Amino acid sequence: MLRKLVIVTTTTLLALVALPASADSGAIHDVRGDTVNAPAPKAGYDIVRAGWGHAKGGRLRHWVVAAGTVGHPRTGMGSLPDLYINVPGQVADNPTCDYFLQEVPPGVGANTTSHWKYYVFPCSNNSPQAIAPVAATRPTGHRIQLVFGRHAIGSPAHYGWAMAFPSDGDNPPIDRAPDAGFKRHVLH
Ligand SMILES: [Ca+2]
Repeated sequence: MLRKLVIVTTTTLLALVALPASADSGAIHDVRGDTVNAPAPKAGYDIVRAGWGHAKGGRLRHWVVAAGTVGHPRTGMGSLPDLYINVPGQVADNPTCDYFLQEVPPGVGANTTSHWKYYVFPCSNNSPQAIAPVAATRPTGHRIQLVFGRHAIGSPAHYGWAMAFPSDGDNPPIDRAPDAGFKRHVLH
């Protein structure tokens, strides 16, 4: 009887210890039809959901779902999102973010592969250099997922993030989630 009770207690404690990391994942919704200056087909740039969580090995996982068909991370064709990260206490020389994740054409900068590839960059105004590679996948025709190591953003205790379909130049993004500011992700 006592032995059984100990096992139950231990299991409960383990569940409590594991809770903070596993619990901090989720999704935010974005309004359908709120794109600005989207190329056709607009629905591929229209964010309806975006989320955060964790992948194997403690890596960070972010994803976005569009109303229409999204692009292909390996070909660079179609709508492909950027992820913006704001780390409290860190100030990059560009005030809008501290890091961003963006796709790079083959043969450009750090990308020595034969396909397009995502990398983590510092938000610098002076030709930022890639910090770390990102595993970008397209689990469905509406979803892009980005997975990267937390060390790439300085392993912060928490950070803010925003997913966006960027427009050309300095124009506001075609669609962004959240619409303004950053969604908080607590790591520990
Ligand atoms: Ca939207």
